[in-house]
Parts: sequence; C-alpha cells; structure tokens
Amino acid sequence: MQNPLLDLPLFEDSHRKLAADLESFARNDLADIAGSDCHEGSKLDATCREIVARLGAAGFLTASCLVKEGDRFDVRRLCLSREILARHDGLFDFAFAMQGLGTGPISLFGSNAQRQKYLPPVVAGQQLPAFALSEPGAGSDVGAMTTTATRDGSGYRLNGAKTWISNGGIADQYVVFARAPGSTGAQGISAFIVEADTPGFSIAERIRVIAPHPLATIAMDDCLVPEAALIGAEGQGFAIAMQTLDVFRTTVGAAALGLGRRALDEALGRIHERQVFGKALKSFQITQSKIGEMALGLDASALLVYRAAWKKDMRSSDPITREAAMAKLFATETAQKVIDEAVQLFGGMGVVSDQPVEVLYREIRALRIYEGTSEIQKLVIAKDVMGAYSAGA
Ligand code: COS
Repeated sequence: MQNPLLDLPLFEDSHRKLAADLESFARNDLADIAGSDCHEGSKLDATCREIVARLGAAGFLTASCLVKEGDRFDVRRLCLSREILARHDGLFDFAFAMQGLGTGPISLFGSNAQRQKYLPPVVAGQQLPAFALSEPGAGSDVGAMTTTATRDGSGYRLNGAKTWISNGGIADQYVVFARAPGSTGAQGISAFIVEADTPGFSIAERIRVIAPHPLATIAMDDCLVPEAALIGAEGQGFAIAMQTLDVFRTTVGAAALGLGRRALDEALGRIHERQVFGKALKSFQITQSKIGEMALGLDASALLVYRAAWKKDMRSSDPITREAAMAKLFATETAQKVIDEAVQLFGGMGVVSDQPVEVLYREIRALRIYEGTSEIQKLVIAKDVMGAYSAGA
C-alpha cells in the first residue's frame, strides 16, 4: 500500500522513486526468503547474509554508508527503507538496518582510509558490520562500561565483553567502544574497528530472542588492534556513540512504523472477513474505534519520524537529539499498542504461532529497548527541553 505521507513536501521525488522501487523489490525479489521457515535456527544466519547480498546487489544499501568524504546521510531514505522492509518482514528490516548502524561511526567519524577499506563491501552487501556498545553491566548507562583499551606499542589492547550485539556471530567487523584504564563516565571512551578474525576476539555466546535475529555476547581477551583501528580521536567515543544513535534512533521509529502499518493492514483484512453475532466484525463501532485509533497513532508516528529525518537532512549541523528521541519513543510505543489491538481483533488466531500478527507481536518488543529504552528517550527529551528553557530559548 502507498505510504500516505509520501505526497507531502517532506519528501523529494528521489524518495518517492525509492519507495516504489523498494516496495516492488521486497514483494518480488525477497518474498521467497520471508517468514519463520527461513528465520529459525541454522537458517537464520544464512538468511541474513542472503537478504544483505540481494539488497546490496540491487543498490539498496547505498544510503547505509558515507563512502566519500563530504557525503551526508539521507535519513529520509533510510527511514523509508526501514518502514517498507519492516512492513514486509522484520528480518528484512533488521538486516538492512545493521549495515548502517554497524558502520555508522566509520561513516560519521572514520578516516578516508577507514571508509575506503570498510564501507564499499558493506554497501555491496558482501560484508556485515556490528555496533558493540552495550555491556553486561552497562546498557542504558553507557558511561559505566568497563571494557578497556590499553595503549600497547603503536596499537591498543582490548579487554572486556560486549552484549546484545546485533549481527554478533555473523559480522565481519565490529565497532567496539572501550575506555582508557582509570577513566570514568563519558570520559576516556574510544571507538575501534575490530575485525572478526583478530586474535583475542571471540563470540562468547549466541543469544536466542523472542523474534529470531543474530545476537551475541562478544569477548575481547588481550585483543590487539593497530592504531589504524581507532575511529576519530582518543576519548571521542562517547560522542561518537551518541551522534551515531542520533541518526539511527529515528530509523528505529521508522521500523516500528512499518511493523505497525502491517498490523493495521492485517487487522483491516480480518475485520472485513470475520463474521460475529451475524454481522461483519467491521460493522461494530467498537471495532471502528480501534481502527481509528490505530490509524491515528501510526500517522502521528510517521510525522514525528519524518520530521526528525527531514530536519537531519535539511539542517545537518543542527542537533536532532530531541526529535530523534521523540520519534523513536512515540513510534515504538504506538506500534506496540497497534499490534496488540490487531492481535485482539484476530482473537484466538492472533496468538497462533507464526500467524502474521503473532510474529509482529514478538518483533516489536525489542524496539522499545534497543538503541535506548523508552525510559532513556524520555530522559533525553526532558534534558533537551529543560536545557532550552534554562538557556532562555
Ligand atoms: N551528541 C553529542 N554529544 C552528546 C550527546 C549527543 N547526542 N549526548 C550527550 N553528549 C555529551 C554531553 O554533552 C556530555 O559532554 P561533556 O562531558 O563534554 O559535557 C557527555 O556526552 C556526557 O553526556 P551526559 O552527561 O548526558 O551522559 P550520561 O552518562 O548522563 O548519559 C544517556 C546520557 C543516558 C542519554 C546516554 O547514556 C544514553 O543515550 N544511554 C542509552 C544508550 C543506548 O542507546 N544504548 C543502546 C546501545 S545500542 S543497541
């Protein structure tokens, strides 16, 4: 179904063309690898690689990385891509999203040499990256991380563990955040590119989650990386992480929007078919009230998502921390409610394993947690709003 917002001046013709092309590609060229048959167990990793390979070969990953110096993210393109892919299949979206998030620090802060080495294979869909920030004892509180990066000759020796790492176990390289020994809080954190075959780097555990995605805990045990692995400057890591999240949090909102729109599509089909008390389910006002609220919530989410994306695209030097946090918070929380209502409209069928709305119910949950929980987004928004008040803005 056509995105109802695409006609707005928030978008350019290139976005409208992308939306039409990707919609057709997802429908015709990815459909054979959709669904739980391809997403479970040992097939999961291969399916992710295949999705990325197909998207890359078709040119749909060009927006994921900033290969050339001076390039800027087209956040509206990233968001439209995630919305469309998520509406088709959560794993399509996941695989697409990780190509951008996993290389985000290199795109935004990497040297020309780093961009030329690592980004073209990711854009081509031949390599998979990962973003390794969280730790067992440092999720929301990034400044509590304990992984260390100790100077060793001309390089750095990394020690510690990272967890909840998407693409963990299948990525070719990881952006790992680690701190100088003795440093605390946001200070002394740096970002490093760690290739998966570096001695001392290992996958400690693959983690199974309610909606199957490649996820792992990784470990660094005297893992020696060269000076060329450092992204940006020493000690810049906290800002690198936050500015990467500022871009990609908006796209999480877009993914939630896609999952929510799919739930509304499914619910609309259901209420037109289902007979209850001798009438179509759609004819009850209680049903219409649910549909009205679902549609309203989704369009409100879309406006917040594309407001943040538009602002980042048009005013790249202005911070979008507040707008990105609002988009992620509202769109993920709303999609959860919309999907829950869709399950309700399906009744018993809604909780049958692998039915579309049951899959959506599992898919949406993690989005309210990863890349900053809903609670953290509220803190981020409040800090920005109160800061503006104190500054007299
Ligand atoms: N862009 C640039 N700089 C930023 C920034 C941003 N969006 N947010 C914070 N900073 C800077 C601050 O300006 C501050 O700099 P100074 O020390 O020079 O003043 C520094 O970073 C520390 O900021 P702050 O004091 O706000 O840090 P906190 O430790 O209080 O943490 C939160 C702030 C909670 C917002 C942060 O830890 C966070 O986003 N947590 C969620 C992490 C997350 O998303 N995890 C998921 C991992 S990916 S799946």
